[in-house]
Amino acid sequence: MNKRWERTDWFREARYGMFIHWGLYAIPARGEWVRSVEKLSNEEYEPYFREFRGDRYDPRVWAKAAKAAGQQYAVLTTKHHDGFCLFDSEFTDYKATNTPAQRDLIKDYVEAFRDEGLKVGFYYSLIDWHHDDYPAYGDRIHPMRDNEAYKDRSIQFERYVEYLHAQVKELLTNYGKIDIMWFDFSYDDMTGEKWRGAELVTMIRSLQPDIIIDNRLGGDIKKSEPEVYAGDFYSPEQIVPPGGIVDENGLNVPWEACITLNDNWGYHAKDFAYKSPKQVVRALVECISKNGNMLLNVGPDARGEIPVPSIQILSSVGEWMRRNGKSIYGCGASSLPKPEWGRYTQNGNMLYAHVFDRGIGPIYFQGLKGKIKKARLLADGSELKVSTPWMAEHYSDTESGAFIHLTGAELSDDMDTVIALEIE
Ligand code: H79
Repeated sequence: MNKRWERTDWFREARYGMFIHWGLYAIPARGEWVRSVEKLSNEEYEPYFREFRGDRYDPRVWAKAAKAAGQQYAVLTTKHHDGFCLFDSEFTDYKATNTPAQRDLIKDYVEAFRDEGLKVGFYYSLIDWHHDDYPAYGDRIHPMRDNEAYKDRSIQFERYVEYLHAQVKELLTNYGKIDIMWFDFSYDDMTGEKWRGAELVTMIRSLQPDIIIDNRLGGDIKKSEPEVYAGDFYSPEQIVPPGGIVDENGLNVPWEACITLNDNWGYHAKDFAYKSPKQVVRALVECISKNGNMLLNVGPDARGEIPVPSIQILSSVGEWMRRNGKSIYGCGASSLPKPEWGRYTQNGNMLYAHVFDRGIGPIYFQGLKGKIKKARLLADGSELKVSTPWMAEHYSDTESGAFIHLTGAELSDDMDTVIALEIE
């Protein structure tokens, strides 16, 4: 077993986490990219810094919401692309302690989530639109990308990299054990050694030997000898990779799809394009059925509250998880082909049939004839009979399969009805 596989053991077991995007951008409430999209200068963005209070910030409430949703870990933005730090960094004044919030928001977050028994992760943006030594003019995503005044400004990028290393060191020194370091993101030639990636990761692992790191520092996690900075897990964004992720030797690569609840990561006051609890449950099942995790995002508002629609979705999904979590935690892909009515997840000899589309008749299990030792409705533990329908012998491709009939009541949960099958 390689190191990456060992380190991600808890992570692959946990399967479902909460992503939290919170920062100054919650005030304009037009998404976390607002500075870049609207090309706001430091001066134009400054009022949000002077105003940021987060008077309803109580990470214990967030942690309880995550816990109730069935999530096992969380990742919070310690600094997003706008450069604002939620932690009390020695190396900048652009931090929460200098806003009306006057507190180290990260410290409270770590404590609150730990107390709920959840694993704790830090998101840290490699991109920084506030730092003077980050390339601005001509950089395709910087707010000042075509501002003439920035054209001849000389920068010393090396100083930015020093800052990045120093802050990561702070984050992994001052807050106890941290489980995930989530960098975002490399692009164009801003990748790998441009961040002094190998040195950075070596430092991280010396401070936090068990920490797991995403793959966004650069490199290629799918190579058999990946770069030092290539990370422990792959991080697809807003997509569930159709065929999962395997490396060049055909071995599974741990991965985690990060997914928004609406169409923004940071709080957006007018974005009501929320996914339904059913869509979220099915997306989660889709991830597990392909050996991945799901990191589901919430974007707390300027005052620090997770928006009501998000809380409602989390809580419905949580209700489903409470009854059906066994088909998620510790589960992965089944070697059986994808069934017509839904998805399989599997944990050892327990096969979980996620019935998304029951059709009108019995559920058909290709290849499982005589192999089902027990079938139970996962939600309530009730017995389900394996039985061969009348005239089944006349139908094509039914010789090797088993049938389970579900009654109307057994299908009352239309998010995803799970049948737990003990198989040989
Ligand atoms: O933190 C979240 C995003 O802000 C960040 N990664 C996740 C976890 C991210 N940064 N960049 N991207 C994702 C992809 C780039 C999206 C963009 Fe756009 C397309 C940037 C500019 C065009 C979306 C649309 C954001 C602004 C306009």
